[in-house]
Formats: sequence, C-alpha cells, structure tokens
Amino acid sequence: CDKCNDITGASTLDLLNQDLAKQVRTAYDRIEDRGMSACLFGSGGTCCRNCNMGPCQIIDGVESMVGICGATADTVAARNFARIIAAGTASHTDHAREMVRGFIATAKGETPHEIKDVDKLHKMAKIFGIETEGRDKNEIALELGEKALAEFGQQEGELAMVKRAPAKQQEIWRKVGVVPRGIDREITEMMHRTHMGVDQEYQNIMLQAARCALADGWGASMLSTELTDIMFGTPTPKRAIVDLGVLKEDHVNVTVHGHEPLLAESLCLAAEDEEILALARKVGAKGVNLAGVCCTGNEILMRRGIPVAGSFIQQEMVLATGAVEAMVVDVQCVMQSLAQVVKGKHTDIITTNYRAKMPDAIHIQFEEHEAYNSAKEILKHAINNFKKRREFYIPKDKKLDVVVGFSHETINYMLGGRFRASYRPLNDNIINGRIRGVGAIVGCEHYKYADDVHFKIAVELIKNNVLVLATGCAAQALGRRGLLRPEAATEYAGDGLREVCEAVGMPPALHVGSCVDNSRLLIALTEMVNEGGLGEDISELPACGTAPLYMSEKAVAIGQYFVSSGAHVIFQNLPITGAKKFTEFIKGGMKEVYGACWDTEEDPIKLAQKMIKAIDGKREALGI
Ligand code: BF8
Ligand code: SF4
Repeated sequence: CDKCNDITGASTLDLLNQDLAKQVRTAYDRIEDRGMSACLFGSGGTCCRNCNMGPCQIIDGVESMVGICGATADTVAARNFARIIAAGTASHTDHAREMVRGFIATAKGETPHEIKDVDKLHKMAKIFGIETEGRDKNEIALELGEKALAEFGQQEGELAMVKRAPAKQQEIWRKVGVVPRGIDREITEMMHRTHMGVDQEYQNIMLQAARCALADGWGASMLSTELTDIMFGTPTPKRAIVDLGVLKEDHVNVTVHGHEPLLAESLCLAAEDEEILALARKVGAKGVNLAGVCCTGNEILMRRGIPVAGSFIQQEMVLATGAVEAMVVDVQCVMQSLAQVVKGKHTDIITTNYRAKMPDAIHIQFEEHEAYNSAKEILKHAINNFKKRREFYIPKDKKLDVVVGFSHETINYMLGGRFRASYRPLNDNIINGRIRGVGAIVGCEHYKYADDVHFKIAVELIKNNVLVLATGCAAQALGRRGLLRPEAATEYAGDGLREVCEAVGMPPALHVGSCVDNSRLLIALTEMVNEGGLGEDISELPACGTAPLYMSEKAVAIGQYFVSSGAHVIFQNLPITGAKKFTEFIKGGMKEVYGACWDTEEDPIKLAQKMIKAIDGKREALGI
C-alpha cells in the first residue's frame, strides 16, 4: 500500500484498501504533498529564533555563520535541545498537576472515584512523611495530595521522591548540583537560561536540562503514575485487544484520545449508567463501546482492560472507519487534522479541556467536580450521533490478544512468586545469564521511516534474551505485531528468556503503561539495584533504553531523565547533528557525569545490536 507501511498492522492496511478510507487525507498524504517530512536545516538543531535580531541559521565551523549575537552552533543546539526537554517536562507536569488536583478532589469525596490502592497510599505516605496509623484513607490521601501539589511550586530543597533513587545515584546528582528543587521552578529556570544572552555554555545548559528532566521523571511523572494508581488501581495482568477492529458495529463507539485518565475513567463509569444504556438502546445500539487511542488508551488498557483502537499514528485511521460516533480528546498528541478527517461524516471531535481547543471541533468542558455528569453529557452527545452513521468499515478477524498490566509491582510479583514478591529472581536470571539484560522500548511513532521499527528492534532483543519493557505508543505497536502475548516467547525468544517467560506465562515484551509511566521503569531499575548483585547504581545495570520513532518533546525529556539516572539511551535521530562539540558531549561527555549518555542509530537492527552491546558491556564490568 503506498499510503501506509506495515507498522500500523494488518487491520489498518485492510481499512486503507477500502474506498471509504481512500477519501481520507492522512499524515502520509501530507508528507507526499510537502515532498519531505522535515526541515533539513532544523533537523541539525542549529536554527535559532530566540530573539528578533534573527532568526539565525548557524553553520558550525563557518565564522560568518554564527548568530547575530555571536552564538555558536553548540550554544544554539544546546539551547534548542534544552527547550525541547523543558516543553516535554512541562507537558508531563501539567498532566501530573491535573491528576493531583483530581486526587485531592477524590479524597474530599468530590468525584465519582475512590481511593483504591491503600497499600500504595501507605507507601507513598511514608515517602512524604505522613502519619498513617489509625487514620482514614481519605484523610491520608488528602494530606498526600496537598503535599504532592506543593512539590510543583516548591522553591528550595529536594523533591520528595528523589530519595527513592539508588543512594549512589543521589550522591552523583548532589555532587553535580542537579537535584530538582521544585518542578515548576526547573522548567522556568530552563526557559530563562535559554533566553537570548543568558547561559551560553552548552555543558552548563545541559546541567539545568538534566535537573529539569529529573523533575519530570522523579517528580511530575512519578507523582502522576503513583497517585493515579492509588485512585484508579495499580495495574495487574489482564488480557485485552489492541486493534482497529475493536470498534463495534452495533454499539455507540466512543474513542478516548489524549493523556489524562480522569476523563477516561469517568467515561468508563458513565458508560455503564442505566440512563446512558437506556438512551443507547433507544437509538438502536446495544450499548456504548469505549476504545482508547494513544496514552489515554494505555491508561485504561492497563487498569481496566478497555481495548485500544489505535496509537498516535493511527488516530486518523480510527476515524476513517466511519464507525466512530465521537472522539473525545483532552491534551497532547491530538492532530489538528482530525476535525478535517470527520468532515462530511457523522463523527464529532469533542474537545474537553479549556487548555486544548480545536477549530471545527465541539467543546464540552469536562468539570472534575462534576465528573460523572460531564461524562454523561459527552456520552449523550455521542449517542445522538449513532442514527446518523452511514457508510462505515470495521476491519474484521484480525484481532490480536495482548496481555498487559505490568506495573513494577506486577513484575515483582510475576517473577518473584506469590510467597516472596521480589526482584531477586529477575536479578538471579540476569546473573545466571538466562536473561541477558533489560531493554526498554518507549515513545511514539512517526512517518519518517517506512519500516517496522519497533517490531524489528524488539524481536532482535528478545531473540538475544533481552527482556523488553515497553510503554507509550511503542507498546501498542508491539501489541499490534503480536509481541505482547505469552506465546511470543515461544515464537521469538532466545532459549534463556523463553524458559523464564514460559515458566511464569508472561510475554517476552511487557507493557508497562503510558508515557508518564516510564517512571515505573525508574523504580523497576532501582529495585534491581537494591536487590543486589548487579552493582550500586542504575549505570551498572545491564539495561538500555530506546525511543526509536520519537515524535514528541516529552520523549526527549524522558530520554534525558533516563540518561541522567544512569541508563544508556539510543534514539534513531536527535536534532543535534549541526553542532559538533555539543554532539560529542551528548554522546560521550555526559557519561563522565552520569555514567550514561545518548547515542543514535537509524537502522533498527543495528540499533538493537548497539543496545545488546551496551548490555554486554555492563555484564562484563559486573563480571557476569
Ligand atoms: O505520551 S508515545 S505519540 S501518545 S508522546 Fe504521544 Fe508519543 Fe504516543 Fe503518549 Ni507518549
Ligand atoms: Fe540569532 Fe542570537 Fe537572536 Fe538566536 S539569540 S536569533 S542566534 S541573534
């Protein structure tokens, strides 16, 4: 198919071969129209528009091509890279803030939700120094929520969860002065330092970029994951489906797209409301079928087993089916093209957050204090559209099962067994060589590489006995290609990994959650360190991460917090190639500071082999 490639899976190809879908213009078409998918100059990272003496295109090594202010390629590339990290961190931060506010409202009894995971509530309370003895769960949650909210505006000291990191890691951060003080403060300082005429030394700029990214990983994202788990339940293994074909002909199809699960969870509750079901039946539908898109999809997939209709790259195709009554969106990764895709169709795009509106969409504000009624109003709107559905096509018989729900607690339990949940067996299997190491495949998808990148990397890793942990749209991509099934261990894994997976019945690639849930990986790595036998900090572990098809600024923030936490990270490309010394620093110099650095490799197989080489290097250093 010339409009698509195999990364979107069989169902998408099936859909795109239908006349109905051929009329829809997608991102693939826009790439063809533009003749290229990216600006070649911007790709090198040396285009500066930070002041009105420019914009300046800087060419490294050409004296006449420094900025009007004298800024060099290294300074400009570092500033741009740091601003990407600040934007990514800001996005996770704003998401996290909304979750904390929702958590507080829940503790006060003002939402339809409740405090579900009391065990985790107590664990978090301990980290925040909150008394739990003899106290009601809502009272503890309220104090936790308020303390968590204060972390955003904190001005001095250290974020509370920094002390969850391995002790040696914390020492490194303190020594170089990158322990985050307050979440918002680090983002603001990053934006200030990259303003015209402030920080002009790339190493110094990257120190603040590291602090900003750590405020994301060990601050905003971790707060979001943990408080969301307490409120909606920590994920446990469950079977589900990741496929375009999860839309149902005889149901009102509502897809939930975006990131903050407060809205999606409320929709899940409201979809079972008697009044809603009666209204659905009245228009001739059997009920409301909710399906996820992007990371909201991951959130409700992990906790409720609600199916995922599509990932970032498929959002237009989900609508091209003509079978969706409403796509409900909140924030992040929502393409503006969606409103155009549904033109002439019965589908409504419903924006729900005052921070994210879109021309030609309908706006129904989701009120967190009126969450249930807001959700019902949105569903009623979708139900009204059902009778207007005309031509549609839902791909059939291609549904692939997945097993999801691998929170770090689940990994602990799965490998450690019922009686002694611990990371000991994982460490032992790494030490005895059955498992070579851990490879994280995270992040987005984009259209630059017409290749089955995630699948190829994962298979290469699994074949070589590397256990894969996946999040975000990358995890969905692996699901579509069958790697999130326990059977995939038998089909693809090397002997050692296969033996371990078959013994506990788990897939060789574990879905760990949404993009904010990369914080679960930080904790999993920390637990591996704390369990002993694999070194004293994350930089000694046989582990490596990649976000091959990264699209969003959030992915770079994630990459940087992993690097700053000691984990080697390889992307396919980074916007730094126009600045030689800065590139050398990112890909080498950083290692002297954090014990890890970035790397790039476009070819998926070579990228996987680089990950394996990095893992082998750690094994050798550990003497295992
Ligand atoms: O936070 S993986 S395309 S949906 S940014 Fe966006 Fe990337 Fe998907 Fe989720 Ni993450
Ligand atoms: Fe040009 Fe310097 Fe202004 Fe950037 S800050 S646009 S390099 S003059």
